[in-house]
Amino acid sequence: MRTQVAIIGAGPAGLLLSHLLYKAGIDCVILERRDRAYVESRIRAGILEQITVDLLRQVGVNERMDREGLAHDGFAMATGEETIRIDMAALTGKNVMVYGQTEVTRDLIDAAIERNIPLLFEAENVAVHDVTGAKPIVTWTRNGKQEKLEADFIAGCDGFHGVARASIPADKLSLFERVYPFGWLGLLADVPPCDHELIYASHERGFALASMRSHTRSRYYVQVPLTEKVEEWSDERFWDELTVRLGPDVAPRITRGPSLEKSIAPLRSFVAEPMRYGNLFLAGDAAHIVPPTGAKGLNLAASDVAFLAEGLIDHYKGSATGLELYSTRALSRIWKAERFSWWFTSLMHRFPDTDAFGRRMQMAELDYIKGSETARRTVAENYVGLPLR
Ligand code: FAS
Ligand code: PHB
Repeated sequence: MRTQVAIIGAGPAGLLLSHLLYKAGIDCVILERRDRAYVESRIRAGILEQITVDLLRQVGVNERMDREGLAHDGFAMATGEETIRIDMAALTGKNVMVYGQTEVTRDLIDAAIERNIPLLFEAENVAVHDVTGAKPIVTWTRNGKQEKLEADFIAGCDGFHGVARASIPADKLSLFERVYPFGWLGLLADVPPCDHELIYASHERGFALASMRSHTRSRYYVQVPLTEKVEEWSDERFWDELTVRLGPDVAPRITRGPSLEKSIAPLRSFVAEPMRYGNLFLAGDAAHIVPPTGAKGLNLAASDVAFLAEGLIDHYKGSATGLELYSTRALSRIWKAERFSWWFTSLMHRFPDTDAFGRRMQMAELDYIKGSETARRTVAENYVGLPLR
């Protein structure tokens, strides 16, 4: 087999890239380790920046998002004493779309199948070869049979634990990482949200987030120590803790119900530079991770592949510039999103080593944001997503 671009991974990065290439008439093949049901069942992100919404409209995979997605003009930051509303629409002229990553993935897979984009699930033992040569190769096994694909380029869209980044010699990469001393325990339930917008809460007992997937399905998170096990958290214990952390004003509006999903995700900031090695390009979580506080993970994956698709289209039109600049362009936006995600996480969470002075600094910053339109505009323009350039 041969193609122009071999894509490893059928998450948002790999799938969106395949549609951007399809629209440009560039052949690609997607190799996905898991089966379709597993990929479509993952519960992850919930917020789409305007850039991501625009990309999905650009590739014509937006019909259900535009019908079922919820446009949000603002969100709240609750401090226990007061609530600060960040009016994104008034402060930036932009908003965000509440539409789960699960739904985005399903829509992109449905469209890929409809468009006959080669999407191979259950591709095991994927490996890359000769990535610094003119004809890189991807091999894998499927139903016990060894398969091989020649390509001009390989896009490593296989997430943080994928094979692409691991295939780059260690001395060719610079890694930057911060691991946070806590995780997020998330719960999904078919109950109406407690508010019409998201609420990020900074409470003495820890962070909490009230989010949603629709008017009838809620997504909640509470910060937990890394030692916690999800089995130790009954639904009742979760609802009790969430109620305390969201505070007395919100508590009466919380509707409880049985969890559809409950899991603990660790938090880390991570970047691998550069995002290119020969004809292998990294995009999405394969190259970077952000703590979900800023709702940036999925959206960075989208902007990465927008830059990568632009470079690949340029290449097939005869110009190498886009691919040469890919890593620099993507990293410029990535590092600004890393900063915002790290800042928002540092502000809203309780760290084990935060002393009394550190807690006063958090409270003073929240008080400053409450009183300064300039500070609220800074929060808003980062949350809605900084421009691609
Ligand atoms: P993904 O990890 O989504 O996709 C990679 C794909 O590659 C997967 O389908 C995987 O099966 C496949 N793969 C891996 N190794 C392979 C191999 N060797 N061969 C073939 N295929 C392989 N972001 C937010 O903005 N908000 C959130 O609330 C949020 N919550 C999250 C919760 C969890 C538990 C996790 C893990 C992430 C969360 N994220 C969140 C971040 C998440 O949304 C990612 O940013 C997003 O999935 C990135 O998309 P991809 O880069 O496509 O990577
Ligand atoms: C979610 O709805 O899953 C979500 C929303 C905002 C975040 C993180 C997660 O910052």
